[in-house]
Amino acid sequence: MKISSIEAFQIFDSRGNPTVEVAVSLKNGARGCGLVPSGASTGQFEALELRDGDSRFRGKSVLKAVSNIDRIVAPALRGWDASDQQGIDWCMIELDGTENKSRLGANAILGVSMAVARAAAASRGQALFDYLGKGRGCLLPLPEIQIIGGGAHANWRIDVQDFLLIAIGAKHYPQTLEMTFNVYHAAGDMFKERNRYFGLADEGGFWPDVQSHAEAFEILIEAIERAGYEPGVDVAISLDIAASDLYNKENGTYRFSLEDKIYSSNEFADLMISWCETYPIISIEDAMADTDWQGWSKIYRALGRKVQLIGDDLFTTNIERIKKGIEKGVANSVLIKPNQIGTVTETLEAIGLTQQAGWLPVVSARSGETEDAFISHLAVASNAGQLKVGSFARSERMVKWNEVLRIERALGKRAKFQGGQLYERILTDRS
Ligand code: 2PG
Ligand code: MG
Repeated sequence: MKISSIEAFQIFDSRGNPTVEVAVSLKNGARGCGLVPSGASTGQFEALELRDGDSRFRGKSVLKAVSNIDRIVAPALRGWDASDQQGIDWCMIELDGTENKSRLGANAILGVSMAVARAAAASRGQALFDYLGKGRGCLLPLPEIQIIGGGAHANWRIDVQDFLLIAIGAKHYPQTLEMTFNVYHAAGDMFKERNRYFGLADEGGFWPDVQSHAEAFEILIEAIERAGYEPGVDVAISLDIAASDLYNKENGTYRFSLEDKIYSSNEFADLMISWCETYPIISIEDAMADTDWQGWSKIYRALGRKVQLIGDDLFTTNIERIKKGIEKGVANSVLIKPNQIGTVTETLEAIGLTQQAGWLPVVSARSGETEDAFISHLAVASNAGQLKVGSFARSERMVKWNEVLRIERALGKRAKFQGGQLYERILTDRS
Protein backbone atom coordinates (compact mmCIF):
# COMPACT_ATOMS: atom_id res chain seq x y z
CA MET A 1 0.00 0.00 0.00
CA LYS A 2 2.81 2.39 -0.87
CA ILE A 3 2.23 6.01 -1.89
CA SER A 4 3.24 6.62 -5.51
CA SER A 5 2.16 10.24 -5.93
CA ILE A 6 0.61 13.18 -4.11
CA GLU A 7 -0.91 15.96 -6.18
CA ALA A 8 -2.33 19.22 -4.87
CA PHE A 9 -4.62 21.79 -6.49
CA GLN A 10 -6.38 25.03 -5.72
CA ILE A 11 -10.17 24.64 -5.83
CA PHE A 12 -13.01 26.76 -4.35
CA ASP A 13 -15.18 26.40 -1.27
CA SER A 14 -18.87 27.15 -0.69
CA ARG A 15 -18.16 30.88 -0.37
CA GLY A 16 -16.21 30.81 -3.63
CA ASN A 17 -12.92 31.24 -1.75
CA PRO A 18 -9.82 29.30 -2.78
CA THR A 19 -9.03 26.13 -0.86
CA VAL A 20 -6.85 23.03 -1.16
CA GLU A 21 -7.64 19.69 -2.81
CA VAL A 22 -5.18 16.80 -2.53
CA ALA A 23 -5.16 13.51 -4.46
CA VAL A 24 -3.05 10.61 -3.21
CA SER A 25 -2.33 7.63 -5.48
CA LEU A 26 -0.93 4.32 -4.31
CA LYS A 27 1.29 1.94 -6.23
CA ASN A 28 -1.52 -0.62 -6.24
CA GLY A 29 -3.77 1.84 -8.13
CA ALA A 30 -5.94 2.94 -5.20
CA ARG A 31 -6.65 6.67 -4.93
CA GLY A 32 -8.08 9.06 -2.39
CA CYS A 33 -8.68 12.76 -2.13
CA GLY A 34 -9.21 15.35 0.56
CA LEU A 35 -10.90 18.76 0.23
CA VAL A 36 -10.14 21.26 2.97
CA PRO A 37 -12.82 23.51 4.56
CA SER A 38 -12.33 27.01 5.96
CA GLY A 39 -13.84 28.95 8.88
CA ALA A 40 -14.96 32.58 9.15
CA SER A 41 -15.30 32.92 12.92
CA THR A 42 -11.94 31.25 13.46
CA GLY A 43 -10.50 30.83 16.94
CA GLN A 44 -7.18 32.52 17.77
CA PHE A 45 -5.71 29.17 18.90
CA GLU A 46 -6.40 27.32 15.65
CA ALA A 47 -3.64 25.91 13.48
CA LEU A 48 -2.79 28.34 10.71
CA GLU A 49 -4.60 28.32 7.38
CA LEU A 50 -1.95 29.42 4.91
CA ARG A 51 -3.13 32.01 2.38
CA ASP A 52 -0.93 33.84 -0.09
CA GLY A 53 -1.84 37.36 1.02
CA ASP A 54 -0.93 38.93 -2.32
CA SER A 55 -2.95 40.72 -4.98
CA ARG A 56 -4.76 37.70 -6.42
CA PHE A 57 -8.10 36.50 -5.05
CA ARG A 58 -8.08 39.32 -2.48
CA GLY A 59 -5.08 37.67 -0.84
CA LYS A 60 -6.98 34.42 -0.32
CA SER A 61 -5.32 32.14 -2.86
CA VAL A 62 -3.65 29.01 -1.44
CA LEU A 63 -0.93 28.49 -4.04
CA LYS A 64 1.83 28.51 -1.40
CA ALA A 65 0.08 25.70 0.47
CA VAL A 66 -0.26 23.79 -2.82
CA SER A 67 3.40 24.35 -3.60
CA ASN A 68 4.42 23.24 -0.08
CA ILE A 69 2.69 19.94 -0.77
CA ASP A 70 4.37 19.57 -4.18
CA ARG A 71 7.86 20.60 -3.05
CA ILE A 72 8.12 19.41 0.56
CA VAL A 73 5.41 16.93 1.55
CA ALA A 74 5.11 14.80 -1.60
CA PRO A 75 8.83 13.95 -1.87
CA ALA A 76 8.98 13.08 1.85
CA LEU A 77 5.98 10.76 1.74
CA ARG A 78 6.58 9.00 -1.55
CA GLY A 79 6.95 5.28 -0.88
CA TRP A 80 5.37 5.50 2.60
CA ASP A 81 2.75 2.90 3.57
CA ALA A 82 -0.59 4.75 3.39
CA SER A 83 -2.03 2.66 6.21
CA ASP A 84 0.48 4.26 8.59
CA GLN A 85 -1.72 7.32 9.17
CA GLN A 86 0.01 8.22 12.43
CA GLY A 87 3.49 7.97 10.97
CA ILE A 88 2.53 10.08 7.98
CA ASP A 89 0.77 12.72 10.06
CA TRP A 90 3.71 12.95 12.47
CA CYS A 91 6.14 13.17 9.59
CA MET A 92 4.22 16.21 8.29
CA ILE A 93 4.08 17.76 11.78
CA GLU A 94 7.87 17.40 12.00
CA LEU A 95 8.42 18.70 8.48
CA ASP A 96 6.39 21.74 9.46
CA GLY A 97 8.20 22.15 12.77
CA THR A 98 6.03 24.96 14.18
CA GLU A 99 3.48 25.00 17.02
CA ASN A 100 0.58 26.01 14.78
CA LYS A 101 1.55 24.44 11.44
CA SER A 102 2.32 27.85 10.01
CA ARG A 103 5.24 26.79 7.83
CA LEU A 104 3.46 24.29 5.57
CA GLY A 105 -0.06 25.47 6.45
CA ALA A 106 -2.67 23.40 8.28
CA ASN A 107 -4.71 23.46 5.06
CA ALA A 108 -1.84 21.78 3.18
CA ILE A 109 -1.23 19.17 5.90
CA LEU A 110 -4.91 18.33 6.44
CA GLY A 111 -5.58 17.86 2.73
CA VAL A 112 -2.80 15.28 2.54
CA SER A 113 -3.87 13.63 5.80
CA MET A 114 -7.47 13.20 4.58
CA ALA A 115 -6.41 11.98 1.14
CA VAL A 116 -4.02 9.41 2.65
CA ALA A 117 -6.84 8.00 4.83
CA ARG A 118 -9.16 7.76 1.82
CA ALA A 119 -6.54 6.09 -0.36
CA ALA A 120 -5.75 3.55 2.37
CA ALA A 121 -9.45 2.80 2.87
CA ALA A 122 -9.90 2.37 -0.90
CA SER A 123 -6.89 0.10 -1.05
CA ARG A 124 -8.43 -2.16 1.58
CA GLY A 125 -11.82 -2.01 -0.14
CA GLN A 126 -13.32 -0.52 3.02
CA ALA A 127 -15.68 2.39 3.48
CA LEU A 128 -13.89 5.34 5.08
CA PHE A 129 -15.85 5.10 8.35
CA ASP A 130 -14.97 1.42 8.68
CA TYR A 131 -11.31 2.05 7.95
CA LEU A 132 -10.97 5.02 10.32
CA GLY A 133 -12.96 3.30 13.05
CA LYS A 134 -11.08 0.00 12.68
CA GLY A 135 -14.47 -1.67 12.26
CA ARG A 136 -15.77 -0.35 15.60
CA GLY A 137 -17.60 2.76 14.33
CA CYS A 138 -21.36 2.17 14.23
CA LEU A 139 -23.07 5.06 16.06
CA LEU A 140 -25.06 7.31 13.73
CA PRO A 141 -24.81 10.91 14.89
CA LEU A 142 -27.56 13.06 16.31
CA PRO A 143 -27.52 16.13 14.03
CA GLU A 144 -27.28 19.67 15.29
CA ILE A 145 -28.83 21.70 12.47
CA GLN A 146 -28.87 25.46 12.01
CA ILE A 147 -32.21 27.17 11.35
CA ILE A 148 -31.12 30.81 11.63
CA GLY A 149 -27.57 31.95 10.84
CA GLY A 150 -25.99 35.10 12.28
CA GLY A 151 -22.73 36.67 13.42
CA ALA A 152 -19.79 36.41 11.02
CA HIS A 153 -21.93 34.22 8.74
CA ALA A 154 -24.58 36.89 8.14
CA ASN A 155 -22.69 40.16 8.13
CA TRP A 156 -23.53 40.69 11.81
CA ARG A 157 -27.24 41.21 11.16
CA ILE A 158 -27.71 39.46 14.52
CA ASP A 159 -24.96 38.85 17.10
CA VAL A 160 -25.54 35.21 18.03
CA GLN A 161 -23.99 33.06 15.32
CA ASP A 162 -26.28 30.03 15.22
CA PHE A 163 -29.80 29.19 16.30
CA LEU A 164 -29.90 25.44 15.79
CA LEU A 165 -32.17 22.54 16.59
CA ILE A 166 -31.53 19.07 17.90
CA ALA A 167 -34.29 16.51 17.31
CA ILE A 168 -33.85 14.88 20.73
CA GLY A 169 -37.09 12.91 20.38
CA ALA A 170 -36.16 11.20 17.11
CA LYS A 171 -36.01 7.42 17.19
CA HIS A 172 -33.63 7.03 14.28
CA TYR A 173 -31.33 9.09 12.08
CA PRO A 174 -33.68 9.55 9.08
CA GLN A 175 -36.35 10.81 11.47
CA THR A 176 -34.00 13.58 12.67
CA LEU A 177 -33.84 14.80 9.07
CA GLU A 178 -37.60 14.62 8.61
CA MET A 179 -38.16 16.60 11.81
CA THR A 180 -35.55 19.14 10.73
CA PHE A 181 -37.15 19.46 7.29
CA ASN A 182 -40.50 20.24 8.92
CA VAL A 183 -39.13 22.86 11.32
CA TYR A 184 -36.81 24.45 8.74
CA HIS A 185 -39.68 25.02 6.30
CA ALA A 186 -42.03 26.22 9.04
CA ALA A 187 -39.40 28.82 9.99
CA GLY A 188 -39.10 29.81 6.30
CA ASP A 189 -42.89 30.30 6.14
CA MET A 190 -42.71 32.57 9.18
CA PHE A 191 -39.96 34.75 7.71
CA LYS A 192 -42.06 35.07 4.53
CA GLU A 193 -45.23 35.92 6.46
CA ARG A 194 -43.36 38.66 8.30
CA ASN A 195 -42.01 39.98 5.01
CA ARG A 196 -38.50 39.31 6.28
CA TYR A 197 -37.41 36.56 3.93
CA PHE A 198 -34.07 37.71 2.59
CA GLY A 199 -32.56 34.37 1.65
CA LEU A 200 -29.93 32.35 3.43
CA ALA A 201 -26.80 32.96 5.50
CA ASP A 202 -23.42 31.27 4.86
CA GLU A 203 -24.40 27.85 6.21
CA GLY A 204 -27.87 27.70 4.62
CA GLY A 205 -29.88 28.89 7.65
CA PHE A 206 -32.32 31.78 7.24
CA TRP A 207 -30.92 35.29 6.97
CA PRO A 208 -31.70 36.74 10.40
CA ASP A 209 -33.78 39.80 9.68
CA VAL A 210 -35.13 40.13 13.23
CA GLN A 211 -35.41 43.04 15.69
CA SER A 212 -33.95 41.22 18.69
CA HIS A 213 -32.50 37.93 19.85
CA ALA A 214 -35.83 37.33 21.62
CA GLU A 215 -37.56 37.45 18.23
CA ALA A 216 -35.22 34.81 16.84
CA PHE A 217 -36.13 32.54 19.77
CA GLU A 218 -39.82 33.28 19.21
CA ILE A 219 -39.59 32.29 15.52
CA LEU A 220 -37.67 29.12 16.28
CA ILE A 221 -40.05 28.00 19.04
CA GLU A 222 -43.14 28.76 16.96
CA ALA A 223 -41.61 26.93 13.98
CA ILE A 224 -41.08 23.86 16.17
CA GLU A 225 -44.72 24.03 17.30
CA ARG A 226 -46.11 24.67 13.81
CA ALA A 227 -44.22 21.61 12.62
CA GLY A 228 -46.17 19.65 15.22
CA TYR A 229 -43.44 19.09 17.82
CA GLU A 230 -43.13 19.91 21.48
CA PRO A 231 -40.20 22.28 22.12
CA GLY A 232 -37.73 20.78 24.56
CA VAL A 233 -39.29 17.31 24.28
CA ASP A 234 -39.23 16.40 20.59
CA VAL A 235 -37.00 19.19 19.38
CA ALA A 236 -34.67 21.28 21.55
CA ILE A 237 -32.79 24.48 20.81
CA SER A 238 -29.04 24.65 20.53
CA LEU A 239 -27.00 27.86 20.23
CA ASP A 240 -23.54 28.76 19.05
CA ILE A 241 -22.91 32.15 20.59
CA ALA A 242 -19.36 32.37 19.13
CA ALA A 243 -18.77 34.71 22.06
CA SER A 244 -15.08 35.33 21.26
CA ASP A 245 -16.34 37.45 18.36
CA LEU A 246 -18.40 39.58 20.77
CA TYR A 247 -15.63 39.98 23.32
CA ASN A 248 -13.51 43.05 23.94
CA LYS A 249 -10.21 41.71 25.29
CA GLU A 250 -9.11 45.13 26.49
CA ASN A 251 -11.81 45.51 29.08
CA GLY A 252 -13.35 42.02 29.28
CA THR A 253 -16.82 43.03 28.07
CA TYR A 254 -19.25 41.50 25.58
CA ARG A 255 -21.30 43.50 23.11
CA PHE A 256 -24.62 42.81 21.38
CA SER A 257 -24.87 45.34 18.54
CA LEU A 258 -28.46 44.40 17.71
CA GLU A 259 -29.72 45.53 21.11
CA ASP A 260 -26.84 48.02 21.54
CA LYS A 261 -25.87 46.54 24.90
CA ILE A 262 -22.54 46.00 26.64
CA TYR A 263 -22.20 43.31 29.32
CA SER A 264 -19.51 42.51 31.87
CA SER A 265 -18.41 38.87 31.86
CA ASN A 266 -20.65 38.24 34.86
CA GLU A 267 -23.64 39.88 33.25
CA PHE A 268 -23.14 38.02 29.99
CA ALA A 269 -22.91 34.70 31.85
CA ASP A 270 -26.12 35.63 33.69
CA LEU A 271 -27.80 36.36 30.36
CA MET A 272 -26.80 32.95 29.00
CA ILE A 273 -28.05 31.28 32.19
CA SER A 274 -31.36 33.15 32.01
CA TRP A 275 -31.81 32.14 28.35
CA CYS A 276 -31.42 28.52 29.42
CA GLU A 277 -34.07 29.04 32.11
CA THR A 278 -36.47 30.73 29.68
CA TYR A 279 -36.08 28.74 26.47
CA PRO A 280 -35.94 24.98 25.73
CA ILE A 281 -32.16 24.96 25.22
CA ILE A 282 -30.20 21.71 25.42
CA SER A 283 -26.82 22.89 24.18
CA ILE A 284 -24.72 26.07 24.04
CA GLU A 285 -21.41 26.43 22.23
CA ASP A 286 -18.86 29.13 23.05
CA ALA A 287 -21.19 30.85 25.51
CA MET A 288 -18.12 32.79 26.70
CA ALA A 289 -14.93 33.96 24.99
CA ASP A 290 -11.91 31.69 24.48
CA THR A 291 -9.80 33.46 27.12
CA ASP A 292 -12.57 34.11 29.65
CA TRP A 293 -11.99 30.98 31.78
CA GLN A 294 -13.74 32.63 34.75
CA GLY A 295 -16.83 33.25 32.68
CA TRP A 296 -16.77 29.62 31.55
CA SER A 297 -16.47 28.46 35.19
CA LYS A 298 -19.46 30.51 36.19
CA ILE A 299 -21.57 29.09 33.36
CA TYR A 300 -20.42 25.56 34.15
CA ARG A 301 -21.35 25.88 37.83
CA ALA A 302 -24.86 26.99 36.89
CA LEU A 303 -25.55 24.83 33.83
CA GLY A 304 -22.98 22.02 33.67
CA ARG A 305 -25.45 19.27 34.58
CA LYS A 306 -28.41 20.64 32.66
CA VAL A 307 -27.07 21.86 29.33
CA GLN A 308 -24.42 20.61 26.96
CA LEU A 309 -21.64 23.24 27.12
CA ILE A 310 -19.49 22.96 24.01
CA GLY A 311 -16.08 24.56 23.64
CA ASP A 312 -15.19 25.45 20.05
CA ASP A 313 -12.90 28.50 19.97
CA LEU A 314 -12.08 27.61 23.59
CA PHE A 315 -10.47 24.28 22.62
CA THR A 316 -9.86 24.52 18.85
CA THR A 317 -9.61 20.69 18.71
CA ASN A 318 -6.24 21.10 20.43
CA ILE A 319 -5.24 18.29 22.83
CA GLU A 320 -3.44 20.63 25.25
CA ARG A 321 -6.35 23.04 25.43
CA ILE A 322 -8.87 20.22 25.85
CA LYS A 323 -6.73 18.82 28.70
CA LYS A 324 -6.69 22.23 30.35
CA GLY A 325 -10.48 22.45 30.01
CA ILE A 326 -10.93 19.00 31.55
CA GLU A 327 -8.64 19.92 34.48
CA LYS A 328 -10.50 23.16 35.07
CA GLY A 329 -13.90 21.52 34.59
CA VAL A 330 -15.41 24.32 32.53
CA ALA A 331 -17.36 22.44 29.86
CA ASN A 332 -18.78 18.99 29.11
CA SER A 333 -18.39 18.84 25.35
CA VAL A 334 -15.83 19.63 22.64
CA LEU A 335 -16.45 20.76 19.08
CA ILE A 336 -14.21 18.78 16.75
CA LYS A 337 -13.06 20.39 13.51
CA PRO A 338 -10.21 18.64 11.69
CA ASN A 339 -8.88 21.84 10.13
CA GLN A 340 -8.51 23.54 13.51
CA ILE A 341 -5.72 21.10 14.31
CA GLY A 342 -4.63 19.93 10.87
CA THR A 343 -4.28 16.13 10.87
CA VAL A 344 -6.62 13.15 11.00
CA THR A 345 -4.48 11.57 13.74
CA GLU A 346 -4.69 14.56 16.09
CA THR A 347 -8.42 14.89 15.37
CA LEU A 348 -9.03 11.26 16.37
CA GLU A 349 -6.89 11.81 19.48
CA ALA A 350 -8.93 14.88 20.44
CA ILE A 351 -12.14 12.86 20.12
CA GLY A 352 -10.66 10.02 22.19
CA LEU A 353 -9.53 12.37 24.94
CA THR A 354 -12.98 14.00 25.05
CA GLN A 355 -14.68 10.62 25.34
CA GLN A 356 -12.28 9.36 28.02
CA ALA A 357 -13.13 12.41 30.14
CA GLY A 358 -16.81 11.42 29.94
CA TRP A 359 -17.52 14.46 27.77
CA LEU A 360 -19.36 14.48 24.44
CA PRO A 361 -17.62 15.30 21.16
CA VAL A 362 -19.51 17.10 18.38
CA VAL A 363 -17.91 16.63 14.97
CA SER A 364 -18.33 19.85 12.99
CA ALA A 365 -18.05 21.36 9.53
CA ARG A 366 -16.81 24.90 8.86
CA SER A 367 -18.78 27.83 7.50
CA GLY A 368 -16.75 27.59 4.29
CA GLU A 369 -17.30 24.00 3.15
CA THR A 370 -16.73 21.74 0.18
CA GLU A 371 -18.43 18.75 -1.40
CA ASP A 372 -16.28 16.46 0.76
CA ALA A 373 -18.21 14.41 3.34
CA PHE A 374 -15.13 13.22 5.27
CA ILE A 375 -16.57 14.42 8.60
CA SER A 376 -19.69 12.25 8.23
CA HIS A 377 -17.38 9.23 8.17
CA LEU A 378 -15.29 10.63 11.01
CA ALA A 379 -18.39 11.06 13.20
CA VAL A 380 -19.48 7.44 12.69
CA ALA A 381 -15.95 6.02 12.82
CA SER A 382 -15.30 7.56 16.24
CA ASN A 383 -18.79 6.92 17.66
CA ALA A 384 -18.80 10.64 18.44
CA GLY A 385 -22.60 10.69 18.57
CA GLN A 386 -23.16 14.22 17.26
CA LEU A 387 -22.61 16.04 13.97
CA LYS A 388 -22.94 19.77 13.22
CA VAL A 389 -22.89 20.74 9.57
CA GLY A 390 -24.79 24.01 9.27
CA SER A 391 -28.32 24.05 7.94
CA PHE A 392 -30.68 21.89 5.90
CA ALA A 393 -30.01 23.49 2.52
CA ARG A 394 -27.15 23.89 0.03
CA SER A 395 -25.27 20.91 -1.25
CA GLU A 396 -22.06 21.43 0.75
CA ARG A 397 -24.26 20.86 3.84
CA MET A 398 -26.65 18.24 2.45
CA VAL A 399 -23.80 16.08 1.16
CA LYS A 400 -22.83 15.45 4.79
CA TRP A 401 -26.37 14.62 6.00
CA ASN A 402 -26.91 12.43 2.93
CA GLU A 403 -23.63 10.62 3.46
CA VAL A 404 -24.79 9.52 6.91
CA LEU A 405 -27.87 8.01 5.23
CA ARG A 406 -25.53 6.05 2.96
CA ILE A 407 -23.40 4.98 5.90
CA GLU A 408 -26.54 3.81 7.67
CA ARG A 409 -27.39 1.64 4.69
CA ALA A 410 -23.84 0.30 4.54
CA LEU A 411 -23.88 -0.54 8.25
CA GLY A 412 -27.22 -2.33 8.00
CA LYS A 413 -27.95 -4.13 11.27
CA ARG A 414 -24.70 -2.88 12.80
CA ALA A 415 -26.02 0.72 12.84
CA LYS A 416 -26.80 2.21 16.25
CA PHE A 417 -28.53 5.46 17.19
CA GLN A 418 -28.88 6.90 20.66
CA GLY A 419 -30.74 10.12 19.94
CA GLY A 420 -31.33 12.40 22.92
CA GLN A 421 -30.35 9.62 25.34
CA LEU A 422 -26.79 10.51 24.54
CA TYR A 423 -27.06 13.48 26.86
CA GLU A 424 -27.85 11.32 29.88
CA ARG A 425 -24.10 10.76 30.15
CA ILE A 426 -23.43 14.41 30.98
CA LEU A 427 -26.76 15.98 31.89
CA THR A 428 -27.57 14.30 35.18
CA ASP A 429 -29.74 17.13 36.45
CA ARG A 430 -32.11 17.76 33.57
CA SER A 431 -35.73 17.89 34.69
C1 2PG B 1 -18.45 27.49 14.29
C2 2PG B 1 -18.19 27.31 12.82
C3 2PG B 1 -19.21 26.46 12.13
P1 2PG B 1 -16.66 28.86 11.40
O1 2PG B 1 -18.22 28.56 14.86
O2 2PG B 1 -18.81 26.54 14.95
O3 2PG B 1 -20.52 26.93 12.34
O4 2PG B 1 -18.04 28.55 12.17
O5 2PG B 1 -16.39 27.71 10.52
O6 2PG B 1 -16.90 30.16 10.69
O7 2PG B 1 -15.65 29.00 12.50
MG1 MG C 1 -18.57 27.62 16.91
